[in-house]
Amino acid sequence: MKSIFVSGTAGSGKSLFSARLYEQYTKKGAFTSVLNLDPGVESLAYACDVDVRDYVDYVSIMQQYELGPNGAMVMANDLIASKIDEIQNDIDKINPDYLIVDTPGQIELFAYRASGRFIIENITSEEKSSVFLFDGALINTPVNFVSIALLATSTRLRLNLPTVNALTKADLIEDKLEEVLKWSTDMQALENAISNDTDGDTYALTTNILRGLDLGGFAQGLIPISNITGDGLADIEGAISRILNLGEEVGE
Ligand SMILES: Nc1nc2c(ncn2[C@@H]2O[C@H](COP(=O)(O)OP(=O)(O)OP(=O)(O)O)[C@@H](O)[C@H]2O)c(=O)[nH]1
Ligand SMILES: [Mg+2]
Repeated sequence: MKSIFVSGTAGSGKSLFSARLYEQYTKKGAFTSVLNLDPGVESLAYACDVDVRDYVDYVSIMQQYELGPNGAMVMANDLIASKIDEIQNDIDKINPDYLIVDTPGQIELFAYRASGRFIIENITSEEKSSVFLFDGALINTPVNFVSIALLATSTRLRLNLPTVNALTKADLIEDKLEEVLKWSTDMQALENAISNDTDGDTYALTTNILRGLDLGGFAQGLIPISNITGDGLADIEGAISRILNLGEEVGE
C-alpha cells in the first residue's frame, strides 16, 4: 500500500480533493480507500472506508470534559493516536493499493502536535507522500502568498514527507491565476509584487521571510487545480506518481 496525506489550511479543499483523487484513482482501476482523520467533520463527499469518528466522539468529549471546540479537538486528536492499532486493523482488512488520508481542518493540530507525526509514522505503508493545498481564495496578495508558503514549509518540516504543492479553487481566481503562478516560480516577480503592495516594516519582514524560504525548493511546481471542474487533477496525479511510483501511472 502507498499513502497520500492531504494537508492544507482550514477550508482549502482537503476533503473535496480527497474525494476527487479517490474517484480518479478508482476510475483508473487502482484499488483506493480514504481514511478520514477529522473527528469533527459532519458530512463528507466520499464514502469513508476508515473513519476516526468510529473511535472518537468529538461532541461527547466536549460535553464530558466541559471543553471548548478547540480544547476538545486537541483531546480528540490525541485520542486518535491511541487508537492507531484499531485504525491500522481497519486498513489491513481493506488492504488497498492506495490510501488517501484526509487530515483534520485545523492544520496546526495535525502538523504540530505529536499525535499527527505519530499517526504518519505508524500507518504501515510502502511509500508515503503528502499534498499541501494552498487555498486559491486566500492567496490574493503577495503577502498572503508568502504567509501561506511559510505555513506550507513549516508543515513540510513537521510531516517530513515528500510533498506536492497544489493551488485549489483555481476556478475562482481565473483572472489572478497567471500572476499567482508566477509568484510561485519567479522570486524577483514576487519581490516586485511585495514592493508594490507594501511599505516599511511589512516589506522588510515579508522579503526576509521569502529569502529564508528556499522558494525554488518549496513552491516550484505549485499545481493549479479545481475540485469543482476537475481541472489540474491529472497533473497532481502525475506529480504524486513521480514520488510514489517512480513516475509510472496509477493503475498500470
Ligand atoms: N470553487 C471551488 N470550491 C472549492 C474547491 N475545493 C473546495 N471547495 C469548497 O470549499 C469548501 C471547503 O471544502 P472542504 O473540502 O470541506 O475543505 P477542507 O479543507 O476539507 O475543510 P476543513 O476540513 O473544514 O478544514 C467547500 O464549500 C467546497 O465545496 C475548488 O477547487 N473550487
Ligand atoms: Mg475537511
